Amino acid sequence: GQVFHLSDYRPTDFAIETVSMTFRLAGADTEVVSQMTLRRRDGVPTDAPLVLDGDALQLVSLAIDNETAEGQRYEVTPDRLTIHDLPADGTFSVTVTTKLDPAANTQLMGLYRSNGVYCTQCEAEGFRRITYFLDRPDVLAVYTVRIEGDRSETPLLLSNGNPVEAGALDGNRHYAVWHDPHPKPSYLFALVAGDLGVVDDVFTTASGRSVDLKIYVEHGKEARAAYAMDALKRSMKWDEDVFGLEYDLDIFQIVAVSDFNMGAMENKGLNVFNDKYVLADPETATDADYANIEAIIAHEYFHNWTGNRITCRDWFQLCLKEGLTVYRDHEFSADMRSRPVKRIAEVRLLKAHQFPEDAGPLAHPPRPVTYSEINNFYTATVYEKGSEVVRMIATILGAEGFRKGMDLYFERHDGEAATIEDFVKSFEDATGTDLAQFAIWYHQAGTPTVSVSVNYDQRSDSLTVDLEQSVAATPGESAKKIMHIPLRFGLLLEDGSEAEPAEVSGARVDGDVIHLTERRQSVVFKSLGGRPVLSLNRGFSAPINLSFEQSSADLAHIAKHESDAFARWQALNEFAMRILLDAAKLSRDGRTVAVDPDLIAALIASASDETLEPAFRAQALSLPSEADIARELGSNIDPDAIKRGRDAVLAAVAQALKPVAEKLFDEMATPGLFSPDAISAGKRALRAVALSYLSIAEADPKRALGVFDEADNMTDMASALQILAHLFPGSAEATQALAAFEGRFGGDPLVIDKWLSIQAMAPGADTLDHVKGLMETRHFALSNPNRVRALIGAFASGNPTGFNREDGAGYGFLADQVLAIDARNPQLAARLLTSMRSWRSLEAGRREHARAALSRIAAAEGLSTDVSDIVKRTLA
Ligand code: DPP
Ligand code: ZN
Repeated sequence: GQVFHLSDYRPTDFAIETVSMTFRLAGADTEVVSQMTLRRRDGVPTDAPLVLDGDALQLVSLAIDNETAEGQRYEVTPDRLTIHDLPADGTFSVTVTTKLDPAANTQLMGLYRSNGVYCTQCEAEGFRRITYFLDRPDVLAVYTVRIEGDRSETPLLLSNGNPVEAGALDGNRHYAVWHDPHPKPSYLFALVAGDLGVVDDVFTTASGRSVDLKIYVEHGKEARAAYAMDALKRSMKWDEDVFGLEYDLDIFQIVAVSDFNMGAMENKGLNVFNDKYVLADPETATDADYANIEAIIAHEYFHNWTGNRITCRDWFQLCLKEGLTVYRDHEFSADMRSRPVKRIAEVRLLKAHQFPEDAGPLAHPPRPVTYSEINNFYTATVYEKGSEVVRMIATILGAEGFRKGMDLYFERHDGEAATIEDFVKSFEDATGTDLAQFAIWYHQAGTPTVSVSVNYDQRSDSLTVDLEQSVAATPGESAKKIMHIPLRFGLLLEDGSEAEPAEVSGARVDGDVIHLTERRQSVVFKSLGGRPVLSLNRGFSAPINLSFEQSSADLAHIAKHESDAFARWQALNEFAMRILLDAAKLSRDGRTVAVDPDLIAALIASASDETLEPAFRAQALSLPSEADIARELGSNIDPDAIKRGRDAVLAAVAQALKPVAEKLFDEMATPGLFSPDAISAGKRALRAVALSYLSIAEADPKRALGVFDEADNMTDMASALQILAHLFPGSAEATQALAAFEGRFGGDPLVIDKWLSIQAMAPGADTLDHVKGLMETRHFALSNPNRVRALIGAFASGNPTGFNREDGAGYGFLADQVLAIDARNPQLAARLLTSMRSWRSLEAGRREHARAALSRIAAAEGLSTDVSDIVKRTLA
């Protein structure tokens, strides 16, 4: 396959200034007419041909300046249209007519049908599956779109921008015209046509303009869009308040569809969403669903400025829009909910998804310099690490400096396709800061490790902190550069108060940030008033691995006294991780696991500290997962030993925690009308953790079944069901609850996804056969991405002992599914396959089984570029 390099970038020979499209929607005979006005760019030779991208297209006709093009003037294949002998003056129009069958489009890229609704997905390269075009993000054009369709089948005809005109046509058909005044790249194009219900609202912008808001969902599901609408209005207000950014069209529309490869898509003025991230009510959505909906509605809305008004020059710059927009949605959620609890969730996610990516064969920098399939770069690194990099800019510059840089970025680049360099330069110029070394974060793969040692000298009352940074080699990058790592810190005295050293020397320290900018640096703090405990990387200010042999007593001290709640959780988590790592090793060697009573005491202290919000206490009590432990172990992983060790620790904690858990279980009940607010959600989360410990301590499923039976909301119901299915698999109670759930929600695929996932994640070797059985039920469809992710995805990524069965059957199963799915939806198949990325860290037996499964995929005929790219890199 072809490999693309950042260094090959050059602008197109031609600019496309306007696009006027007509869609004649007619099932398998759908026709698209696209008339582009083009201009040859300065300095381009007059004999330069126009080369347009296509993907599996069928050309019906071609005209240049409205005259049918003669056959010798162009060459056409399904993937390319090359036109010669263009007008010497360099301005002309090209009219391309193509024929499409949207229902046959199983890739869900381009124009396709979901439950009968016509919809589009064009990022990254889907527009070329609709018409021949310069399908790249630096070609910005003004679009006018006319849609014609059957009145009964498609009463709604939507596209980007503002509505211009609508009317009747012969034969029960009608049309609508949309005009988007903002020049945009083709990946932001959208069309939706179908029969959907609508929820209406209005938002008045800071400058007093009124914007119509519309969310379209399946008929009958309108009430389930209320929370999404509320989140949208809060997002619009927040972007005005925090970044001074107002919406810029008369109408903002969101459409929920049930077949969608991604979470959602930020098409200008017409966001298309996976219905999973729109629909919510207490009976069908968990608190986590509500939080995701809020975050994703915000994310796509925020793209209007960071992505749409300023877009990417090329796909190597993807994190210019994604990292920045994730940072913005994280800040939004932190403002809407609890900031420290939100930060804990972000860091858990970063460590669960991005750290393993960065430590494995698929590692790449947030701004890569080469790719062979761009679909495979919508990664945790581009999104989550990209966001962490922006967060570090804010840490280094402070809130005011950060805002100045953002303002300058909008001032300079509004209406343009920009680069990471443009972005960084805006912050440098706005604040007079040199970010050259900092920018290495964008260009270097791998998670840095910072090794720390401290030495307190009582005589001089001074603390010396020695820091050393390193980054392990990643594919294609062996020599690593020295980075600028901003480390927030605190110095906690024995009474819990914070030391204020009279003198600081060594590495640069600004307020509570140490700037590590050399391989090895020291900081000396003097006149502290006693030996302090160093709390380092507060708020996870840098996305690094910290290697710091702090005593358990110091960790417990931080967990008790830090003023930064995130740091308290981090210390507790680190303490627990040590115990869990020991437990994994002991149980691998067949030895008995003992649990440090200090850990149990620290957990009990956090659980019963009523000054801490319930959501935080729930996080504090949630021990690192089996996958977290595997990641920390790093090599020779035996998932069964990890689980045995962790179960032993959980059992000991559960026994000791019983009285506290009992109390929390009673106190954290949320009777009365369900509210999805963060405080109520925190209580439900804490009660669910308490229920889980109690169920372990009591070794009895009855309490969980009681919660399941009495639950009046999906959060309580799903957490009880999970406890039943995972702690008491095969019990009468688990069987009864699973059947009751299926009976009640069997007609609602989004809810049944939870039922599929819970079963797919039930630990142990038997789950594989159960997953295969579920694939045969009416609840599963290989054609629907949500179903595939809920069942096969959850099994492969969320069930360490089931997927990594000792006999390798889990890997063989995944290989079969990846190959079957690849034939219809390569993007989905490739994503599923990334669950194998850490195969080299397994113990030898499993590793060989994994290699065999990967090799079988690699050897298969007719692989998509998506799967072939992932499998090659994974095996390399
Ligand atoms: N651009 C989308 C998003 O992340 C994904 N295709 O918002
Ligand atoms: Zn995005």
